[in-house]
Amino acid sequence: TQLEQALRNAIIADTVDVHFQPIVRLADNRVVGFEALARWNDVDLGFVSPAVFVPLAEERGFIDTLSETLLRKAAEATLAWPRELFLSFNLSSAQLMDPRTTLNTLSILNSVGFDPRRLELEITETAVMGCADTAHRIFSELRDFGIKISLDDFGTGQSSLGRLRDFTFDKVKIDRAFVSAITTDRTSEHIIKAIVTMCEGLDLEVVAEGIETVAEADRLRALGCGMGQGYFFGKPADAAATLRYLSEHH
Ligand code: G
Ligand code: G
Ligand code: MN
Ligand code: NA
Repeated sequence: TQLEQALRNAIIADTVDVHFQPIVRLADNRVVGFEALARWNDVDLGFVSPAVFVPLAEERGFIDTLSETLLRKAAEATLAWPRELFLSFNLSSAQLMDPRTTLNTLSILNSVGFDPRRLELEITETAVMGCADTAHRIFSELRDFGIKISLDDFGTGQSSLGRLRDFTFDKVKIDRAFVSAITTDRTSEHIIKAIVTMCEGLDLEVVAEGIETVAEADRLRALGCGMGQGYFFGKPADAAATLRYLSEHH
């Protein structure tokens, strides 16, 4: 298709970019890391969402190439950051079924000079379901090198609690569907409260996604949620804007 060809060309021309969104510690709103998010603004097609082109690359079998380019760019950008922050990077389901993922990831980090202990890989529940055996092995290989695994979009996939029992995660990211309802809907507040308590017991870190208002941030902090992410703290921004952001935020 035209879209597929344009994406292939963009990868070759190295015009798929990576942006960064801050993740803060809610206790003091200090930035502790950034999530890398792919951005593609094509000359002909305009802005294409990663929600469109990531699945396309998966389907057509070149998600590994795309993802390696993005991880390299993201890791290189962190070299200019003024202090040691973690980098959170989204892994697609196809990469969880590919036994080469561990070695590919580590060799990129090594060539850039990025400490694997600063990397977190975000995985959705749906992706883990796809191929449990390979995913299990890849998880433990990655964790042996100090890479952390986050369960992304928590609460919206299927059988969330079973995933937590069967796999070893380091962090849970509460889906923004719960977060955006927290100040208006008691049910969402109770669900978040329960997730936070459960994660304490399981020794998992918690990030609330999609925080857009000070009221949401305050409520999540009061509920004991450790970390937050969302437009309230900062929108995804390119590498240069991220450096400016870091110079303005302690
Ligand atoms: O940034 P935005 O909300 O438009 O992202 C849409 C979706 O694309 C999100 O689910 C996000 O996790 C996913 N996404 C963004 N960048 C990447 C990436 O580099 N790799 C993978 N696998 N998914 C990504
Ligand atoms: O699936 P994942 O959680 O990786 O997707 C992250 C996506 O959420 C990114 O594409 C990012 O642009 C988007 N996002 C981040 N913060 C906010 C927010 O505060 N509000 C909304 N509506 N979207 C957000
Ligand atoms: Mn994510
Ligand atoms: Na998410």
